[in-house]
Amino acid sequence: MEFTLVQKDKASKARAGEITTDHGTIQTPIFMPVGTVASVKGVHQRELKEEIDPDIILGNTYHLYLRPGTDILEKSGGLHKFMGWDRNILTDSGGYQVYSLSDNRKIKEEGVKFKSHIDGSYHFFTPENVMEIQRTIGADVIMAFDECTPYPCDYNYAKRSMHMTHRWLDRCISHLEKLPFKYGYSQSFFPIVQGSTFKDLRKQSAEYIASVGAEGNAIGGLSVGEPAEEMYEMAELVCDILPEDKPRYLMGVGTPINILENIALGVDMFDCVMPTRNARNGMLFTAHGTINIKNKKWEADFSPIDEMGITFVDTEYSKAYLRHLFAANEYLGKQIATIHNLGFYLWLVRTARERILAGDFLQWKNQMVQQMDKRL
Ligand code: PRF
Repeated sequence: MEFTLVQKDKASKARAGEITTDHGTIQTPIFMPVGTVASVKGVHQRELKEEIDPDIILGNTYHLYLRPGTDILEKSGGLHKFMGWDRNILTDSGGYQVYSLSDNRKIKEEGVKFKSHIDGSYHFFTPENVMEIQRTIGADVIMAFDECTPYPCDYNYAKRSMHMTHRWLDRCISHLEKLPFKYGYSQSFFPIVQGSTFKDLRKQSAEYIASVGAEGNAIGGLSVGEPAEEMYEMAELVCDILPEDKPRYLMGVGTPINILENIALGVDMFDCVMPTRNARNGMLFTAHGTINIKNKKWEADFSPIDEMGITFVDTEYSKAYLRHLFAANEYLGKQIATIHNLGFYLWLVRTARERILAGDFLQWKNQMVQQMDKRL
């Protein structure tokens, strides 16, 4: 992987960059649509590519390991071939999914025992087998196995957990050295900063993560219920420590406003289920605020879904039609809303990049944040 810092914003800490891997170039800042089980829910790969056009999408180790399983993925020649996606893929390690299982898992130094949400069977993840699984899935970027702490989190728990995440990182790295790439292209490994919302722990974790000299670095443990101001404070502290010449990925973030604020603090990569999941519940993101399309208010509003939207659905269909599809519980409603939301998220990060390059990012960001903070 190559990362080129193309431009640094003068008025903020925002950056425009370019990541190049064996599956192409990723212009940063980037938002990665989430394709948990080898599918970005509700969108064909062709629509994804032609209408939304992300340079990279995300998959999940936990889900892909349970279904279809590593045997099938290996036989198919890796996730890219399996799902018909020839651009970049990043896989999360399962550290977060296992955290989300709260009552159905046990975390120990050796690893995590968890109960499958599909059939109740028991499984064990360790830093070592998670690296093996991610080699077999074959994403371009693979993540360290970490523990994502809840919020709020007791200081001593957060401290012990952070140190364990660091020890797990050492185990990931030494095991990866023994595992060759499987499919003829390379994989980059990103470690993850933890430390909950404690400044001293975040600083210590960022320093440790920076010291391993990985090709990119991630920030975990945020957007788990803490106030946005606390998330920004932690992200800024960590970005100031992580190396400037490597991409920085803030995991699981967030709203359009969260994304712009974190770009201003020096984050380059984002992923979140919000645009896809909320779309399926009828929530649309736009440059002028959010819309609940199920609302009676839109019943006879024949204006386009989003006049400024970049995808065909934005101008081909009306709000009234989309509202009707939701009222009738038609699949198509969820599909249209998903294409709209992902198109908006990708427009947002691409425009942020253009503004960084043009030199007026901060002004634009402040205006957008104000504008988007509304319910229409
Ligand atoms: N760790 C991992 N994946 C994640 C997170 C984390 O802390 C988060 C936190 N918001 C999202 N996804 N491995």
